[in-house]
Amino acid sequence: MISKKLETAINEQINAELYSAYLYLSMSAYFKSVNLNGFANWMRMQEQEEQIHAMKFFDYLSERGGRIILKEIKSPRSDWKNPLDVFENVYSHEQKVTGLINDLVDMAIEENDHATSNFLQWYVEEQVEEESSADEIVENLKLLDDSRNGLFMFDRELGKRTPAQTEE
Ligand code: OFO
Repeated sequence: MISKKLETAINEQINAELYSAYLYLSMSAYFKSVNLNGFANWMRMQEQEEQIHAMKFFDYLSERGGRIILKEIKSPRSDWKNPLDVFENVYSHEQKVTGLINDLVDMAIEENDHATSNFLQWYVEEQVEEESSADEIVENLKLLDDSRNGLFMFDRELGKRTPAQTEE
């Protein structure tokens, strides 16, 4: 059985992952509104990944005998200046999420909960990927430097992103 402290913290993390999903869905809506449908697709795929992250925590907490309590998901930002502004927001958001995951790992170690600490390693690795893909897009957007043609090509590229496979 999982400790009360970790139960509460994982419930908060479920909320944080669902908020990430909501934020990326809002970014997808923004891209739709400026006719960048490839960017909008990328964000929809990202939103689905966040749902997977939330559900992995959900299933784990249930498996460990914890009680899942769903809290209110706060309303995300809905407007940005341009694609670069959006992806800088993604990058800083993911850095924040990495901090939350690291805090959870620290707590699992303090609580001497090896199973949870082991379970969290998947997220530790996932966050490396999340930060690196956001950072790569930020850097690519900087290189485009207001080129309409470049943005059009990049939009087509991001439109190719397909749903992630659910990892066990
Ligand atoms: Fe769940 O990794 Fe992004 O937020």
